[in-house]
This record gives sequence, structure tokens and C-alpha cells, in this order.
Amino acid sequence: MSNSIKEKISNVIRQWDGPLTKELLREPAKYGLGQVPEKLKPDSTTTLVCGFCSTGCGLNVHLKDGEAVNLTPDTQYPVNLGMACPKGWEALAPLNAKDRAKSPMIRTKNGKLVEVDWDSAMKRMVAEFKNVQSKYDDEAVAFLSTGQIVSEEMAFLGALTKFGMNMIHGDGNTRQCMATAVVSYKQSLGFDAPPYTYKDFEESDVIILVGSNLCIAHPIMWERVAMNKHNPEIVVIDPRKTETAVAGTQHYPIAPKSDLAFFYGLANQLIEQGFIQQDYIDKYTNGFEGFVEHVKEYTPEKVEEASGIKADQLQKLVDTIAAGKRVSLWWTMGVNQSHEGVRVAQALINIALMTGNFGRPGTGANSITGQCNAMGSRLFSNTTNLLGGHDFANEVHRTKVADITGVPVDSIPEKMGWAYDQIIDGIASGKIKALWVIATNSAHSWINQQSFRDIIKKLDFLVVQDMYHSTETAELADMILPAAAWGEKTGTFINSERRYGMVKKVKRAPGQALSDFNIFKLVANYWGCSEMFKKWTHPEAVFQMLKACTKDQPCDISGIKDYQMIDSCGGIQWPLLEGEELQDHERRLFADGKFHHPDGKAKFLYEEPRKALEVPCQEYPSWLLTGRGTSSQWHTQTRTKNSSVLTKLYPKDIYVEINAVEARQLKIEPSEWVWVKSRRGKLKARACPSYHVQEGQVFISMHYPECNYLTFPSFDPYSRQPSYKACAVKVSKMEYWE
Ligand SMILES: Nc1nc2c(c(=O)[nH]1)N[C@H]1C(S)=C(S)[C@@H](COP(=O)(O)OP(=O)(O)OC[C@H]3O[C@@H](n4cnc5c(=O)[nH]c(N)nc54)[C@H](O)[C@@H]3O)O[C@H]1N2
Ligand SMILES: Nc1nc2c(c(=O)[nH]1)N[C@H]1C(S)=C(S)[C@@H](COP(=O)(O)OP(=O)(O)OC[C@H]3O[C@@H](n4cnc5c(=O)[nH]c(N)nc54)[C@H](O)[C@@H]3O)O[C@H]1N2
Ligand code: SF4
Ligand SMILES: [Mo]
Repeated sequence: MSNSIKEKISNVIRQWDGPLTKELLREPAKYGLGQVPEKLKPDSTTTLVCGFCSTGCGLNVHLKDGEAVNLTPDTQYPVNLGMACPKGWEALAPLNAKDRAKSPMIRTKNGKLVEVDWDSAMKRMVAEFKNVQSKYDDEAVAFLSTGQIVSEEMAFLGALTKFGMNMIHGDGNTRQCMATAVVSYKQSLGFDAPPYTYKDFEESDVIILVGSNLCIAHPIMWERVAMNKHNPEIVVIDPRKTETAVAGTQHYPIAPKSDLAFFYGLANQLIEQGFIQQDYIDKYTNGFEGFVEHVKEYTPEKVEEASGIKADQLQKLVDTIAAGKRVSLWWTMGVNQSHEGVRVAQALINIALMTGNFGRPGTGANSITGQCNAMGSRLFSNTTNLLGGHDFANEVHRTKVADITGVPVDSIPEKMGWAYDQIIDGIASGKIKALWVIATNSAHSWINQQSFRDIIKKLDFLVVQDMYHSTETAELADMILPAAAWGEKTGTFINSERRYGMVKKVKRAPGQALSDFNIFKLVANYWGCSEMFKKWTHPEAVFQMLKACTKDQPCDISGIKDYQMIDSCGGIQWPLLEGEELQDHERRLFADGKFHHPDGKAKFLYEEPRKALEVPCQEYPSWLLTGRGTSSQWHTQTRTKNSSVLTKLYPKDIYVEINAVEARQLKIEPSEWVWVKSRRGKLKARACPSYHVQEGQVFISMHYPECNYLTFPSFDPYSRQPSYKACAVKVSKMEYWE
């Protein structure tokens, strides 16, 4: 299709997200609501970035009579080169589900949710929130948001709540997911800057995957590994023999939460045996001497004691790294979700730095992101930093953001708000009385679920803004706001390799559902602060402001002209400076060895390992590991359960993987229902005996709502990310009457 037709189509799509004021309520059809959608070019194709995982595949969506009818992976898109996983292929199916929220709903006194119009919903929400703020204080209203809406929406939410509605506390599900990577990069490199490009999967000769089940969690990144022509060693460090470990060339089944001792021991051997790049260390880093001293005590014996990995196996890994010319270390939730995840991630960064595996093709200490726009939330959610990686406490930063966005500088708070767990604690202690939850399903995904549910009852008012009215969290809500979903609205995502990609409206949202962007606009109107947001007219206007916010930051994208440029380039990685020509589709950071600390050097950071707060004991003898189950399931399943294709590809019932020898000892047969109990709760699951989990460990996938009734609430002290993958449980046979 020619570019001019593409441009016309995207212009039409953009019109659908036109300005919205109270007028919308008088003339809904004019704004694409109600019965009369404005038609797209009848039969055409346009490219969108997938709305599930952070890989960010390009999908060609085919329209008929102005509505998306099906899709095919884009063969030209530099990320996926014509491939998609089952979720990508089925991305349109969840939009047509029966349980889509089509109208705002309010819970009546008898506990029933009833449909109301937007006017009543907005009046009620604003009244409840203002009431709480005047009865307690401004901080008594908080929000929980997401890595799964477009950056323009996240930014609007963060600005509206913190600048317009005087909130201080707001966080997102990115805390459950990426907080550890953010903090570790910030402390070590001076900025949250994942350095890699996907081409590095193809260019490495040693790929080390730590706590990352790439084959099912990021299948198209795995396809990029499969395209590697250097016959790479693929090393998997994971307590379980995952799909990725089976497909790799070396597996180190370390004991759960022994990573820190293991990687310090590995570093110690690399240093002792002289496999380091002293000139790189001298030129580009600080603190190496202290690190050498720190790791000295991590002898192979100590490593074996902590991790179960024997000296000769450790040596094999040392030799593999030493022989590698381009070694890359990649990590995901096995590292981030830990009581000491920040230091583990930094242990990986340290190894990459001291072996000179940074900034060159096929190298790096690389955090793989999770959700489609977790990277957007890291820069633009206005939670852990002020828009664009700025600092709330810095007056110059506040002034810059105020000037660009048109909000008064004194409306920008000087302090950062609480983290997710602190917000929940705040509800428990009565400091937070109203909560607005946007595009996350806390009543399934948050840790230690029974406690969460007990606490949430203490709220005076809970608003849930979701594309479905049936989520576990929506079921607890006092009010549901119906949101348009991916494919029904416009904006940008940033993928794992820092690539901006377009999301477009290719379908009309059902009923009265509005894009999150337009919901925020409505709230601003009813709150009485729309004047402050008069520059925030539509997603692309916000994009231009966010772009201006990134100027002179490491994530500077002042060289991206507009949406059209992102669209026609197949996505654009940050940074791209003003005047810089986009010459390469695969750009990595730190080729010049210049890091973002004031002295330009990276830091070696390390600490004594700490024991997990709950470990297996006589009564609860097994570690519970949790995580992704299949490539066809997405998180709390609100979307993937609505595809008849995907539901055929994963087990219907919750299952627990248990070591086959232990299952035999317990006389447990495959598929038999068993109890799994922890100190906090119990669940019934089908037994799945296998040799992929070690003795003394079991695995349950997070996609089933029961899973988090077992998990233990401990948190990394620096990132406050929950440690979802370590608690003590007991598996037992069910009695015949149970
Ligand atoms: N199909 C599918 N894909 C997804 C998602 C999904 O829901 N479904 N979610 C997306 C999101 S948001 C995320 S964050 C990513 C997550 O992607 P991954 O992190 O790859 O997935 P997980 O299964 O959560 O965890 C990875 C591995 O960590 C291991 N692990 C547990 N404890 C430890 C430990 O102490 N040390 C080490 N080294 N490893 C450990 C587990 O055994 C598990 O195999 O996936 C993304 N992709
Ligand atoms: N035990 C255990 N628990 C875990 C994990 C684990 O490994 N183990 N992993 C954690 C991780 S890494 C993550 S990222 C979290 C994920 O946890 P959640 O964020 O709770 O999971 P999702 O199911 O993705 O929830 C997204 C919600 O947003 C809705 N939604 C989708 N699109 C839109 C939209 O455009 N607008 C609006 N308003 N709503 C939308 C969906 O219907 C859904 O209800 O789970 C965490 N929980
Ligand atoms: S790998 Fe991720 S981005 Fe690509 S199609 Fe699958 S879910 Fe979508
Ligand atoms: Mo995640």
C-alpha cells in the first residue's frame, strides 16, 4: 500500500480520538461514540504494535468496511520479521468478548452494579474523591495503574492525578514487574537505560538467560535467538528445567534465591583466573577494587553450598564466558521478583562490565521487559520519576515539565509517592480511603491475596477502569469505568529494546466505552481542572509534549518528528536527537563507554546476600515457584480467556508441577487433584509430576486466581518489587471426602 493511502487512513483513525468535552455527553455520536462510527477507508491494511508482551511485534491489521476483521504479522517490521506468537495472532478476539464493559456502572446500596450514564458516573466519582480529600487529606486518594496503556494515557493519568487532583500516591503494576531493573540500572549506570537491541540475540556467541523463560514469555525474542548464526552457547540459569532450558545448551538449576552467592562466586572465579578486561574497567567504571575484595569469600565450595551447583559446573560456566567474544547476560522475573533482586541484577551488570561485554554487538547486561508498555511507564507514568526520567525534588526539572505541559509549576509535587505495597499498607492503616485502579487486576495479581482483599474492604470508594466488567478487581469495585482497549484507540508503546511503536484505532469500542485518554479528559472536566490541561487535547499533542520533556535526557527523542515518522520507519528506538538521521534499525547504547553518572563512569555495586524471609521448613517443605505457564496465557487471563483458539492451547484447570520422585513418594498420580498449602492459604490443583522441577520445589502458574493466595509478601528494599517466586508450601493428597 502506498504511503499516501497509509497516511490518509491514519488521519481518519486519528480523527476518532478528537477533542472531548462535556459536549460529548450531549452529542456522543459526533465523537465516535454510540451508534454512528465514522468509517475508516473501507478495505485497507495498517500496522499496529501488539498489545500483549514487551517484544512489540508489528501486526498488519486488515479492515473491511472500516472495521478490523483479521491480522497477519508484518514481514517488514524489524522486531518480528513476519512472526507472531499465538497471542499476537489472536489479538483481535478479546475485543469482541461478551464481558466487555459497555457502560459505566455504580454499585447500589443493595450491592448490585447498575449501568449509569457518563454524566452520573463522573459526578459521583468526583464527589466521592473530593469528599474523601476534604474529610481526611489530599493524600487519602491514590491510584494504581499499568504498563499496558499507551504512554500518552499514562502521562495524562499521572499528570491529572498529581498536578490536577492533588494526589501524591500512585503506582502501577510495573512495580510487580520492572522496578528492580529500573533501580539497578539507575544506581549502576546513572539512568534506567536497557542498553540492547534485539539484533544482539543474533550476534552473541554466549547468551546467558537468568530467571527468564524466553521460549514462552517472549517467544519472538526466542525466534531471534534461533536466527543466531554463531552457533551460540545458550546458558539458562533457572531452578526449573523450563522450555528455554530444554532448548538451550547449558542449564544451571540453581537453588531458588541463591543467585547472589552464585554470581559473586562466578565473578570471583573470572577475576582469579584472569578473565577480565582491566583497561575497560579502568577507563569506564568505579568501585572495582571493592568488588574484588567483596567476592573473594565466594569460593566454589560456598557457591555449591548456597546454590547446589558443583565446582566443575561452575568452572564450565567460567570457561564458557572466557571463551566468548560476545557475551550477553539477559534477565527477567527470576531476578527482578526477589527479596534482593536489585543486587542480583547488579551482579549481572558487574560481570558484563568487568569482562568488557558492554556496548559492543552481542553483549550487555540486559533486562527483558514484560508488558507491552512497561518501558513507557518507566519514563512517562509520573510515578517513580517526573515525566521523562526527571526528578520531582529538582526545581529545574519541575519548571521544565511545567513549561512544556502548560501546568502551573506549583501544582507539581516535590516528592515522590508511595510504592504499591506502601499504598496497600496505607489503606490498611486508614491513610488511604479511595483508590482508582486502571488497567491492572490487583485482586488476582497482587501478592498475599487474602490479606489484599481484607484490606481493600476498608476503602470508602474503589473505582476500577477496565475493558471488562468481570475482572476479579471489578467485582470488588464501587464503580466501573468502561475502557476502550488496544486496537480501539491511538498512541505509542515502547518495547523492550527502547523502540517506540504505534497503536491505532482500527475498531470501534463497544457501547459507551471510551479510550482511557478520553476518560481522563472527562475526569479533568468534572474535577474542574481542565483549564490546566488545555494543551492535552489529543494523544499526538501529548506525544509532542512528552517528546519535549525528553530533550537533553538520555532518552531524548527530539529527532522523532511525529506519529507518521514512527509509523513509516517501523518503530524508532530511543534516543534519537534533533537533527540526527535514523540510519540503523538496531541501535544499542554505551558504545562509547560513557555512562550517565556525573563522572561518566558505571559503578560496581554489591552487598552481602540475605536469607529469604520465608524458606521451606518441616511443615511446609517445598519452595513454591510461580510464573508464566504457556505462551497462550496472559497474566490474569481477562483477555486470553476470550479467544476460543487460545483456550484450546493451555490447561483449563490450575495445575501444580511437582517432582516425579516426590509425587511417587506421596502416591500422587498425574492429573489427580491435590492440596497445596502455605501459611496464608490453600488451593486445589491438578498434579503434574515431572522432572522439570527439582525435589523440594513446586511450580504453579500465575494465570490462575488461586495462585497468589499462597504467596508470601516480601519485597526488595531498594525497588520494593514483590518476591513472587519464593515461599514455603506443602503438597498433599486429598482425602476421598474432600
Ligand atoms: N505468555 C506470556 N508471556 C508473557 C507474559 C504472560 O503473562 N504470558 N507476561 C509478560 C510479563 S509482564 C513479564 S514480566 C514477562 C516475564 O517473563 P519471565 O520472567 O521469563 O517469566 P516467569 O515465568 O515469570 O519467570 C521466569 C523464570 O524465573 C524462574 N525463577 C524463579 N525463581 C528463581 C530464582 O530464584 N532464580 C532464578 N535464576 N530464576 C528463578 C522461574 O522458574 C521461571 O522459569 O513475561 C511477559 N510475557
Ligand atoms: N504469583 C505471581 N504473581 C504475579 C507475577 C508472577 O510471576 N507470579 N507476575 C507479576 C507481573 S510481572 C505482572 S506484570 C503482573 C500483571 O498483573 P495485572 O496487571 O493485574 O495483569 P493483567 O491481567 O495484565 O491485568 C491488566 C488489566 O487491564 C485490563 N486492560 C487491558 N487493556 C486495557 C486498556 O487499554 N485500558 C484499561 N483501562 N484496561 C485494560 C485487563 O482487562 C486486565 O484486567 O502480575 C504480577 N503477579
Ligand atoms: S511475542 Fe509478544 S508482542 Fe509478539 S505477538 Fe507474541 S505477545 Fe505479541
Ligand atoms: Mo510483568
